[in-house]
Amino acid sequence: MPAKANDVGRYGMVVVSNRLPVDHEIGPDGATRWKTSPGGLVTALEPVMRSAEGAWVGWAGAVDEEFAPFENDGIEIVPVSLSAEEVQEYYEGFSNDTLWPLYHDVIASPQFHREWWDAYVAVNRRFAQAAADVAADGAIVWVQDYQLQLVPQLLRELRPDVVIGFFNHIPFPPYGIFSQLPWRKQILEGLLGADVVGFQRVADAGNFTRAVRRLFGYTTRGAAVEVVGPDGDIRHVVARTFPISIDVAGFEELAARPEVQARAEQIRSDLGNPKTIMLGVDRLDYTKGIGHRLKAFGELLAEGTLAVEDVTLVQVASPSRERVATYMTLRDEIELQVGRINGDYSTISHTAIAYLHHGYPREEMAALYLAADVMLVTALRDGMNLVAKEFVAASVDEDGVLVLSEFAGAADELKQAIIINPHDIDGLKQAIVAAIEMPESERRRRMRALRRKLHENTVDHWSKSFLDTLTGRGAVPPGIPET
Ligand code: GDG
Repeated sequence: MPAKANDVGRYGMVVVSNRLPVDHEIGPDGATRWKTSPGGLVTALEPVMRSAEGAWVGWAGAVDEEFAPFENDGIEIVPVSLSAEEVQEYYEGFSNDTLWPLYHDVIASPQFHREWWDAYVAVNRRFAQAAADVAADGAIVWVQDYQLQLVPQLLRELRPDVVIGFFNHIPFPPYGIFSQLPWRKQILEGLLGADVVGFQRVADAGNFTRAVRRLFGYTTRGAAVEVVGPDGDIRHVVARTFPISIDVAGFEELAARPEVQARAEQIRSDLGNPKTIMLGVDRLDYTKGIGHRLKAFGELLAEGTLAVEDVTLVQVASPSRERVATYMTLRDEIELQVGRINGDYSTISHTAIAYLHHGYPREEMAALYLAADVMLVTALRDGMNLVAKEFVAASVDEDGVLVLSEFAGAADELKQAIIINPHDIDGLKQAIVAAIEMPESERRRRMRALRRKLHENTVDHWSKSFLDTLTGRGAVPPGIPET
């Protein structure tokens, strides 16, 4: 039942994401505390959220806890609660062990369990209801990511008056892979409840519209999908690319701080002032191609093309999804590989790989980017990869080389990087050597071009162009009638 005019919520702009922009913590006194997690999404949406009386619906990260909505820094926080079983089935299960591997080219095998699907439906319903409860009449509701693909349709049923956007942060797979999903039609129906469905790459939007044509026979014209309703009425859904970015100015400001610059110098000297520092920064995830990178580096050391006295690889592998079995196995594999390479090639004074299974504060991340000469992004499949963009933003001295996988969305924009296929180990090795040996003039020319490109599309551009399309203020995509 649609809500009646007098019992709608009061928020004109509602963001719905799996996690809230604040983390729940228990203080030493046992009392609840909230800590803001300053992600790119929050930074991008903060100004719009404040001016439009925004509410953010999401999970607080705590199990079996009910929290009342509260205001944080001008944004209404609306916590959705999850039970321990739901965290296991909806989040670790269906989101991270079914959809995540399926949407990333089945690099790991997706697990299909009907009870996980049931939990996914139930939790998506709860998120949709929470959004329906707080959205004002005609509000804009922007749903984020693969954990919540059913929310657009469920919300439309509850609140046909609101304008609904959905952004998929991860790739959308080709039909041959997507069609393996037993609930493929329900997922598409869920997404088609939105007015605008956004993707990282043109290829992702194409995969989505192809799946819609194959499974529903709907006509698509350019970015417009003609969704046919039960009475034969047609509703237009826009499906197109909105490549996400980072808070470029914020990152530049961080990298320019004297204490961050001093810390970068300190890192270099702590590593023994090698000629070249190579850096990898990833969540410890099988999509990131960490093993491929280590293999290439290990072979270069084995052949004597590189020597530990000259080159150090710093690999930050931040802990991720540690209760999912595939991630536990991955950690064992990577740590075995690191141990072997270090055992074989490190000396008392020079370690081949500085491997760090930690999460770091943003300042330390910026110092690491600054300290690095060569950044290695070797993802096997990645929606965008913000790390590549952060390295470019942090390179305020216009020096540094980015080695970037063609399978990361960032490769569509950052074309002046050394673009690699991480499966081609010989090609990757050549790219690493080329990066290390690149003359300064070429490094600077490429980095200046990368920085220009990055400035053309910051996270503010991303959110503005998505919201403008959603509210009809953006350029009319091909195929959408202008009336
Ligand atoms: C998904 C998509 C898409 C990492 N370790 C630490 C830390 N990080 C930060 C990085 C970066 C972010 O986490 C990771 O973003 P990525 O884009 O690289 O990758 P995913 O986490 O897989 O993100 C991806 C993204 O969504 C956005 O749409 O680009 O394709 O998979 O910002 O710096 N930050 C801190 N400490 C760490 O140890 N502070």
